[in-house]
Amino acid sequence: MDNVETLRSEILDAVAGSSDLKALEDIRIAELGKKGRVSGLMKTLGKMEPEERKAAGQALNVLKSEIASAIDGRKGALEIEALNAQLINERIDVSLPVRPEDQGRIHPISQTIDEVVAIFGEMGFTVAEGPDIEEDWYNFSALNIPPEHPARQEHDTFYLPNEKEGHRMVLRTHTSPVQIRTMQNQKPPIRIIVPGRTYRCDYDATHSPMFHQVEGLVIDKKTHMGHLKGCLIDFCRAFFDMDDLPVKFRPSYFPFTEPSAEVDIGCTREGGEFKIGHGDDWLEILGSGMVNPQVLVNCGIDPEEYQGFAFGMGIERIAMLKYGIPDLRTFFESDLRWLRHYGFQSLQTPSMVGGLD
Ligand code: 2NM
Repeated sequence: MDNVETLRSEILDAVAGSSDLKALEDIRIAELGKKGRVSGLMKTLGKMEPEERKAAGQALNVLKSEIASAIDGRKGALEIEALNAQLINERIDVSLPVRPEDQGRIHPISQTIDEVVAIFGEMGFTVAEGPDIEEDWYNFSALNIPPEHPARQEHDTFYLPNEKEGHRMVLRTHTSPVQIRTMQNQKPPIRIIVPGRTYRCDYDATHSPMFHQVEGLVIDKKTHMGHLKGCLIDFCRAFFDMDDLPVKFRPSYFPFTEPSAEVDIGCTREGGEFKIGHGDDWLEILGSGMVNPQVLVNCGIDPEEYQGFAFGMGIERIAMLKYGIPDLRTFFESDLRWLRHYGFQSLQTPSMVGGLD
């Protein structure tokens, strides 16, 4: 029993120096447990003389409770330390960018419209839009296509079953009605580009009943055929990304333009496949012309004061040519494997995706 003092300072040092809860528990078992050292000393009391036993018993009880309370104190301190460490590690770093996620693809139609809009945007055009369901007058009559004109049949028009306020309604067969509405409502100069859905009752390998067009319109005091040519040559070369792309204007006919011209680009044909840019073959990609003075009159614009040019193209067609998509129908099948293959990744960088978690 002489060494109680030594034992006590040894144990209290060990408790104070324990670095975690597990080490502390090991000390408790080793010292106070049933087979522990203090319990071992307790067992020696039985062999002592009564006087000695009393003193030793008291000393051991004091030692026991001192150790127990030292362990309790140390335990509390270690628990607070562990909690603080956890709080530091679990702190949310709100400035940490979220992991980049594969968020889907941009459809080639949207991508192509964006590209066309960007090119004309740089030339000073703005985007105009209008309804898919149109009055017969905006879709045909105003464009110099009278009721019995063969173009109305050629366009394979979808007519709506009911008239609206005495007007026959159609699904627009081109986006030109938007140009008509703009000319009615806006004083020239006008420089607009009109992307959108259009509809014709036709369905085969090269026709879909719903498809997309981009049309454009320029109206100003001295606009002439030279402007039309320069504008469309620049567009074709920018869109196909070839500075020396051959572009040819071929006389044509549309009721809404006079004169009219179709625009061809140079290509080579290799067994049904086109290679754009070189060779001695031509591929039609645009329709265009100087706006027919009758159309200007129909819209309340004086053709003696203003004139202009207009053009139109099919989005699916130029997308197929630029991106090598062989079948028109696949555009509208919503096949995700197709979209993963032909779709475009958004320009968002990972740090811009999503928000703060
Ligand atoms: C084309 C071809 C040629 C055209 C004409 C007009 C309007 F409204 F100004 F008269 N809009 N779009 C036009 C001219 C469209 O698409 C092949």
